Amino acid sequence: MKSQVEEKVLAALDAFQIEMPSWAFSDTGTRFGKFIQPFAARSVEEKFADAGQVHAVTGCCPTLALHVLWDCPPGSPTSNIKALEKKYGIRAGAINPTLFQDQIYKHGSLSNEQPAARKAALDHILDSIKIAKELGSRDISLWFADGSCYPGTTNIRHRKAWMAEGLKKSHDALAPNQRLLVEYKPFEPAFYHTDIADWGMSYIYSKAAGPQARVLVDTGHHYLAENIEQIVAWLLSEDMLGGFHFNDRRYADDDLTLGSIDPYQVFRIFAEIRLFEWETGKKADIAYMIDQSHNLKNKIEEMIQTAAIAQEINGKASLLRFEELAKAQQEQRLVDAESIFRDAFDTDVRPAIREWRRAHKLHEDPLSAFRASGYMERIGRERAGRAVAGGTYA
Ligand SMILES: [Mn+2]
Repeated sequence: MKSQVEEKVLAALDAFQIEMPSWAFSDTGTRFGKFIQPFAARSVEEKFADAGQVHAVTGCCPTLALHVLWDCPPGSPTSNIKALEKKYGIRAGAINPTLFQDQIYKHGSLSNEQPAARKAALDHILDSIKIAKELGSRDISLWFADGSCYPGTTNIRHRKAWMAEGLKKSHDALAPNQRLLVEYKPFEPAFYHTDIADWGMSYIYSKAAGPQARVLVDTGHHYLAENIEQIVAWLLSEDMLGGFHFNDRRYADDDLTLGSIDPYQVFRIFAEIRLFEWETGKKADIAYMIDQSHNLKNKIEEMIQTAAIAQEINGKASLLRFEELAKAQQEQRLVDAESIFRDAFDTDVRPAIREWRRAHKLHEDPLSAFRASGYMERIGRERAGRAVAGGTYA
């Protein structure tokens, strides 16, 4: 006989998948340098191989987000990616155009003053949409480094118009089932203004681009005191929440492991989603994605850890006693409402998650299963002795 907790958590986990970023498996760094892990993935095949290991032990990460220039540059046939999908049991997920590393983007991409840069950016997005169509990927995820570093050096309204124009043209190229996800970030690498600084700007651009554009919330892309779950609630109520890039942070866009600093923050986000679903009776159409940079931890292990944390916090949110909560809110019993909210967060769902894993023929402890698989030893042999140059910053 399953307990109510088990039933709810099992159902929540059955309905939950989270996407890995290909760039989390390759060497990444900080502004000050890159720390090389000798066995980090150096090719798109190695990224698929490592991602396949994560999905094999977690059972909840069947897709891999790709960054176009790093993983499937225009000109390289998408049949390569399709072969890797088949070989490693991982599907290509969101397609991320790479709009920030080429020299032409020094002063921005779609918002650049120079028409040649804007054209290069748009052409790259259109190529990326074509790649996504060939791979059957639904989402094109757009993050722009566009902005400026000094007051008075650019015309903010002109840049807004150029960005809107580029996004509209991008949207026009989508297939009917595709979506344009527009990410925002208040600073970095631009430190005076960014052209999509917050969710409101992303919302306005998305609305102007067309009906298939949605806002992408990267949890690290906010000022410290910002109420992210309120943004989530607003976007849900406007049917404008396209997806998440999950990570945690203490100071800025630190790209730390989800929930490592503030798991209650992650819970509050999931709680808003589950509350919305309970009230409306429909599943929120959200792409759950991870966007982290693992330059100190073992990359594959950290991805396994992240997937487990995401399952755990989503499982906790599924335990909210919605009727009781709504009643307490209506009757303005603040302490009761908050206690009901906290009860879900405070419940240990790990036994239920182990039960879910057993039911799906997975090892109860994915990290132990990975460590026992011998995979690290195998890639240690296979990938040893390669040149250490290369890798990507993300
Ligand atoms: Mn992101």
